[in-house]
Amino acid sequence: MDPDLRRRLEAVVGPAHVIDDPDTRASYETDWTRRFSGRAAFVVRPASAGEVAGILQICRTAGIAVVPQGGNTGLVGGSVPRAGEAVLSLRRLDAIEDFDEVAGEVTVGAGVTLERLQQHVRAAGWDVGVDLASRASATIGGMVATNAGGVRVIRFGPMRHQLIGIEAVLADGAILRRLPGLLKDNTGYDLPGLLAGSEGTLAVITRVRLRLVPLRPARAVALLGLPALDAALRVVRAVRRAAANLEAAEVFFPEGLDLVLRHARLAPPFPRPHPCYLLLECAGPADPAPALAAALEPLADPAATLLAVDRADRDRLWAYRERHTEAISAEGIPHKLDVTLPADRLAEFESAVRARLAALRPAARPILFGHAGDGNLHVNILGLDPDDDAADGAVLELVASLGGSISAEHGIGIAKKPWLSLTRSPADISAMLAIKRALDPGAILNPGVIFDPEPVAVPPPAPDLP
Ligand code: 2HG
Ligand code: ZN
Repeated sequence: MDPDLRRRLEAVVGPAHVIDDPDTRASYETDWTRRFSGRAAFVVRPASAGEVAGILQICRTAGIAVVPQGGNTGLVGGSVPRAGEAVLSLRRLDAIEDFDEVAGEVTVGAGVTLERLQQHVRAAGWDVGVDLASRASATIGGMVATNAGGVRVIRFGPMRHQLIGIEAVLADGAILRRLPGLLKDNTGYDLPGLLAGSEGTLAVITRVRLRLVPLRPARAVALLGLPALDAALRVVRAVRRAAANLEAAEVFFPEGLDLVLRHARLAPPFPRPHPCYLLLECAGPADPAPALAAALEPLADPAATLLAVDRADRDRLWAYRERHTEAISAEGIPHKLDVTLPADRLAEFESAVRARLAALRPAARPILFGHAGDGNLHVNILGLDPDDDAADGAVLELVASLGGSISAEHGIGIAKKPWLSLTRSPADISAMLAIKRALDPGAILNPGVIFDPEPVAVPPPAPDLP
């Protein structure tokens, strides 16, 4: 590493936080899927928005692109380097501040993990509207940057819907600060909303203000074995109407359950296998179990229905669904396609995608699971060469032909970039590129993610750099 560059970075973050030895760098260079990795020029670990600004000014002058990274739990290759970029790890921005226990709002550093925030706010009777299986590592900044969804979108929406204020550093080092933010604030463009889901390409998110939801400690979980996905969707529709407090409606199939049973060493939920499994969770201030059981009574076979109320029993049922990602990874390196379909095309998609993959790549092993309540299926495919993306293309084209989206919640990253135009129009893409060029003309923020903008010449930086 160039000694002058090192000296300037160290002046901003301190010597311990500029990392270029290969062993320490390694964990920042490969993402959770193990499918995407690249060499970083160095890793730098700021502890404040001011430090992020200093680093961006130095990198911009030196012509070094920057990949912002939180918990590195992304699944589309958007948070690891590709071609010698610097990794900007935000994990040291880990303060939880200004918790308003009356309004249910909190300001959170980008590096705070979801699990830590949940523990913090739950102690005061509040909860975070978004929840997901990687909660122990996923950071709030990364979750906002990717507009993470998770298992409660049907009730509370994705991360963007929780956001009421933001602090972020633009490519030129300017700090955009809309904190604390107000629940109602109609003064021009919604910049927090724009940065949510921008995947680190427009600014580096350093702090956010989130609205919280009331903690609902009374919960009931049902796991149903069903004959097919369309039967599961009928149950979801009926329960949604009957039990307004439905928080999750998750689906999986025997091929995924078998992997989970094997890798997590769990006992099967039912004495015999079923073609489709549906997990439902209702939550409320009062025990939701009686209403859930009553709603299921006319729809479900009692021999293929489990109901859990106690925490340990509920966790046991959730494990069959939540442990899919790790079980698939233990089996191999999957291609991951996180897609969403209109509700009335989801069942058709499920059978068509299996048929299309079997015809195109007979060795492919599709494992489908996801969020049945919002039309979002995770198509994981094992048995493919990491660079063979013909199957990815075929699945995504099918999604587009049925009116769906090629990314429901994981983002585009680099994994889906070739297919962006399948579900975004030329006008959409040129509007997005215009925003990218306006905010990051030198294309130093996460270049190559979402699309490949041509960098344009940027004016020389201000002389008073660190
Ligand atoms: C989930 O719903 C996550 O569990 C991960 O979005 C999905 O591993 C996947 O494909
Ligand atoms: Zn998901």
